[in-house]
Amino acid sequence: MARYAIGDIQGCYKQFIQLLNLIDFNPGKDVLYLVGDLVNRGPKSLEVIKWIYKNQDRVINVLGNHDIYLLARYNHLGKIDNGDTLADLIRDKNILKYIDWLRSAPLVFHDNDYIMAHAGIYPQISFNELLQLNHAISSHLKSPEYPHFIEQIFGNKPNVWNSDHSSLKKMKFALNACTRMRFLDRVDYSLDFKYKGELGNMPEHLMPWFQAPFHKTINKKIIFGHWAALGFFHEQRYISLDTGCVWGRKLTALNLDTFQLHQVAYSAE
Ligand SMILES: [Mn+2]
Repeated sequence: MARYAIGDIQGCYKQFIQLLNLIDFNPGKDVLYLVGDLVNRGPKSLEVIKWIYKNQDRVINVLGNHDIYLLARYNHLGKIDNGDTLADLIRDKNILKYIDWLRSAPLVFHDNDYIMAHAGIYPQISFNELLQLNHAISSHLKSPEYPHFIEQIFGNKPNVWNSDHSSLKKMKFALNACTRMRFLDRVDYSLDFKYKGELGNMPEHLMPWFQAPFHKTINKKIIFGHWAALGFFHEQRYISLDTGCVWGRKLTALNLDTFQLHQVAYSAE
């Protein structure tokens, strides 16, 4: 058995299949850890979801911002992004099956060695509290009233963490931290949604989330994606996997036991 963590696929079906061939994926034995953003922007979201749905017993996935966008878009909620590439997926006869499967995924997954969340783990929340919020959000997403919940939880505020916030505010913060976070303010560790560029050019008042001091209860290696400008990184505390396939760069898999790196380059259809 091998475990592979794979970065943001975003509808890049061709590269995803090439990557599975490259790692010689064995569906009887191997497990894929998918960091989320399975769909959107790329050309073949429907094919990606079909494959993953069919192989769901071999897949662990957490929700990314584009996956949440699909849930919203399907329910006609929020702003429509004219650049989205979800039309054929939403029209597919099995879309309800795919949506129901997707909304059963958590924001945070953890096992003995790793914690995985799409954008990362907010360093200042105790791991227990984060897991409680993850559980609460998951329960809402699994309930029949989930469209109403999505409507309530969208938005950039609060961007400052406070454990005395109401439960809804804490869920909003956790959703944004797990699916959209990149930089934090150096002083109050609030989430910054404006700057999305490279580390080298970041404004002075910001820092990447993984350089902030971690709560002592966060003590496993963190697997995340979302941040194409960051690219692949593997350090003691974290593994960064979004290598911007959908932007014409690469799709990345890392063997979680040997740490062997596997990548395929984007090429047009
Ligand atoms: Mn993302």
